[in-house]
Amino acid sequence: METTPKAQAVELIKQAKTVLILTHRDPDGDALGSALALHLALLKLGKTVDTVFQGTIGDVFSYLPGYDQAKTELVGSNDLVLTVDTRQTGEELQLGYKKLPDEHRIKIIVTPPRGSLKPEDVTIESSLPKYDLIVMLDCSNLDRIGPLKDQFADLFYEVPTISIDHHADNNHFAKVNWVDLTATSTCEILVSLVESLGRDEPLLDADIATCLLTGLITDTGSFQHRPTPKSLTVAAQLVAAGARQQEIIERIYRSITLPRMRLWGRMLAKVQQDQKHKFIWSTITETDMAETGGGAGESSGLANELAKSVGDADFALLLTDRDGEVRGNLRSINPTCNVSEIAGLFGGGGHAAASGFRVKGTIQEKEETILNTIRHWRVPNGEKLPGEQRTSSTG
Ligand SMILES: [Mn+2]
Repeated sequence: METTPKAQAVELIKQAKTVLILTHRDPDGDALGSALALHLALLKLGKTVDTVFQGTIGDVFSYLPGYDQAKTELVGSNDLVLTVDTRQTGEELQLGYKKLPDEHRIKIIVTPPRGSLKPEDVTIESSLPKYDLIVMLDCSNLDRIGPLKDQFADLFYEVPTISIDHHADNNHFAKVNWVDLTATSTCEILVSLVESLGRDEPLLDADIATCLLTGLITDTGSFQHRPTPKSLTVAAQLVAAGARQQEIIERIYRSITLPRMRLWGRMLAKVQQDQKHKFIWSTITETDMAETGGGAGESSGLANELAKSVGDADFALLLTDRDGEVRGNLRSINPTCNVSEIAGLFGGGGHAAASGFRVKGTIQEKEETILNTIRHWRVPNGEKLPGEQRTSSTG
């Protein structure tokens, strides 16, 4: 019988002693919740765990159990490693060093038992962080991991990797790929992982359940976007396990910081509607961010607010710019509108109900091009609508 990805993942995790947990950059509630739930579960199993979050994290999530234990960068160990090719010299090397105090230098001398070593026989590198397993959550491809992927590229080749995800565009980049497209969230999949890991001693407690319910709630917009019967059953199970549902709702949906409120106001003041192509859009510029006094995390989730506000539109688009990039956040309003197709026009992706993309440049430079590309896509035959100018360039 062929082993399922789930069985393989469970086996790898059980055997591992030191585990690195990663998720996509700018993690959302599902990414944070699934990573911290697994972090807490693995600690209970006596493993050494590092969880690293990269990019912007909304302050609203600071209530998550384990939040303070997560890191924002991955450090290699202190060692510098010299690798010597001993094929011509034999392996009984002698190591010595000579101090040059006036120059504040130390020379390391490597003497081979026979022949001589040439500079090309020696390579020097920083040592990689030491893990025996990497688990990547809520990521559809390795690029979603962010800068770590390039910073420690070898790590992803040398260490076994598991990907657990629910995105339709997952490209099976890991050694073991547990991808369940029917799951509403990665947290929903993790409930079954935590159960399997806890066969001998149940792991699911109120803290882990609170992390997992957070992902279920945020990825379904508190069960507003097409919840499946399974997701509702799993949510009930988490509440029974002590998940603090009221705290989650309170923190995510009922509290707002002053900078966020100001930013929200700016976004709403700039909402525009394209009646012909049935969508609404707004923008949040770097200047808006700076003037309202919020961090970059304040803009996360505002696309959901935008999608709430209007009936006669198929989808909502929020453009934000920072660090030389325009980020587009798409939310479907009409359930038949698959916004991941729109994100795909710009090399992005995501889900039918919520997706995103990034384009180099600023809103001022790119807004018209982005809008026109979308308008063109909305009229697939290319027939020109009266009084409209269109272009198909994507910038
Ligand atoms: Mn997710």
